[in-house]
Amino acid sequence: MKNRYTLLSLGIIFLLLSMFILNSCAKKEETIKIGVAGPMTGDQSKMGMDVKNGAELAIKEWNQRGGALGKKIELLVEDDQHDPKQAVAVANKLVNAGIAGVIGHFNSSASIPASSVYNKAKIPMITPASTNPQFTEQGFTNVFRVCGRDDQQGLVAATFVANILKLRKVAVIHDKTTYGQGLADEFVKAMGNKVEVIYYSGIIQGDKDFRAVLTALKGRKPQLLYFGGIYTEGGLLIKQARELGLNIPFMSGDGVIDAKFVEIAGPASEGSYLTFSPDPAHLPSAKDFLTSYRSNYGEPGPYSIYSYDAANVMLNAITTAQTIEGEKISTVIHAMKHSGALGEMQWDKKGDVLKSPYIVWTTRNGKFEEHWKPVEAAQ
Ligand code: ABU
Repeated sequence: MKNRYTLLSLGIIFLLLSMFILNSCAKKEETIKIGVAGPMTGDQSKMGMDVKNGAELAIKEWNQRGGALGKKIELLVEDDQHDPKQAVAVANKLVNAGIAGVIGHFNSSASIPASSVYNKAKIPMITPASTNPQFTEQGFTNVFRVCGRDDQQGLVAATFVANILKLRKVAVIHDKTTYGQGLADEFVKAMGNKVEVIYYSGIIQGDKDFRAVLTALKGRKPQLLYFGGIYTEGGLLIKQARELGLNIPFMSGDGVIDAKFVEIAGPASEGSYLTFSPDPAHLPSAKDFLTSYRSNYGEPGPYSIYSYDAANVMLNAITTAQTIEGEKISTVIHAMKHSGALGEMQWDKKGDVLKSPYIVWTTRNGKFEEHWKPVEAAQ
């Protein structure tokens, strides 16, 4: 009799323990995990944090409305240090953590290698900022971007130099990265034989002294200096160019259009030409985002709004698909028409947005302002 009671008690304890373990496991799955990855520390952390903040704000708003599929949404933030190997490590970590999708990475040199990891795991990936064409040219059905491509912004820069500034001899410097060199090459390609590239050279990311390369190019008497790279090196380049008496226009792309560029270059940043999308301050659809972002984080960076829209695209797709199954989410994104802070967005088979209007900005009194719009962007 006593043995029977002991057995019964043991059985009840086992049952309760099993229920406790099952309940804990179920609790672990109670959130939908979304990854965000970019350079969260180091010299490009300003842009990494902009991207983190944009995704975080979108998720906060979704959670305030009750989450998605009846679950709260959890943001997993990873730092890839804009390093291709670290990007792959971070992608594996996010996949193993069970993310439903990833917002990122920021750098093309991180997004492209990381995309193979997410592709193998069939996890949808939306980069807010990686503009190198190769990202969406790999034949992957799980990769998307909400920004444009460097063949598009390179063409706008080349048109501006050749047809608006009417210059005929330029110098081109790039930072040897997938993005920086890729953009510089798209700019050169788009100029064709209308403009002569009389100096072309790569610098090393992280270097601080570019006087040797600037002295060499000054001797060739170019009419403009084009730079493919990020604000860190871009700011130093133009500052040192002016110190050396190289007083020609400076032009670059979306990797430079950040308050950090002005901070690094100081007055030397004045009159720079930078390609990027039009000012979201003119978009009625961006009004709520701008108010909310400013009250949570301060002034948005160029890619904060892109990251916010990317996170909303992902969560809308999860809600439409009614699942966190990656392939189904990607299928929904390919077919969806998203109304976001940046306006209407749709994607082609490759995962590129159907519309990505680039314009030329300039720096005036330490601020960026719209300067020139090609006809198609002005419509
Ligand atoms: N598009 C600007 C910087 C990010 C990238 O590497 O593409």
